Amino acid sequence: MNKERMSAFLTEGRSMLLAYDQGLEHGPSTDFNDRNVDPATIMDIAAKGKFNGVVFQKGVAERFYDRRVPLIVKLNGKSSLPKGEPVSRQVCSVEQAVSLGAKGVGYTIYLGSEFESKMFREFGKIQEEAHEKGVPAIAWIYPRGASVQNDTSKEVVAYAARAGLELGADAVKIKYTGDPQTFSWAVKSAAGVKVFMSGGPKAPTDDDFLRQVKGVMEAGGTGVAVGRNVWQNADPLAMADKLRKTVFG
Ligand code: FBP
Repeated sequence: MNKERMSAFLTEGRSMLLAYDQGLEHGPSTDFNDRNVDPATIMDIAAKGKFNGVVFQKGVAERFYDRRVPLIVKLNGKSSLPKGEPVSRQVCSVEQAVSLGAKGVGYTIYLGSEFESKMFREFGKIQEEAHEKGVPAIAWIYPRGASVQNDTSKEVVAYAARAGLELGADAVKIKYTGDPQTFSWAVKSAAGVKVFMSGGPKAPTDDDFLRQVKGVMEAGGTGVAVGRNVWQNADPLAMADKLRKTVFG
């Protein structure tokens, strides 16, 4: 029987997580302004916005994590500079993450990349180590690479969700398909693994973004793990408030 390792990040089975590893993934000049370039600002938004958890890479966690909300440390990462098939390798151990106070660890898998087997293998080991330490292994599963035509189609998103189940993830973070009907197939395919929607670039309006979140919850999703749609908002705490109402309804 699968122990509910995600409980540190759940309120009545639902959750909203604040992601902030974009400084590595996209670079500061792509995503940040003078305010949100400072990780202390994000720590504050996570706490005051009553998020169920915050996601940092280890360097940011070492310097800025202040324990006001549960921590997830991302164990792999890559920059946006290399071209070609995507691969993201481990840069922090489970042990180090836990010693920084992490109550969960995260790992990105580019499903469909010619390097997917390397990431499967690394995640497999991480999952075993995480479970030995009693913390959940959360998989960001992004179908990507030359062989992936449409990364938000019903079939591809469900494949990502199912890969999370098969690989032993406690939760998956996947893209939204665009409507609750198709997203519910991904939730069914995950067969009990918690399903979080990944935010993506900031939507044109708050309502556009919240409509997606509503669809995720209607489809039986657990919640969201988002970054830019919150901390790029002119009023991040007001957005956090709207998000909370939509997730916890
Ligand atoms: P956002 O809500 O800002 O999209 O963050 C979610 C996330 O998964 C981050 O954890 C990660 O840095 C980023 O998206 C990856 O983005 P991309 O899809 O460009 O690789």
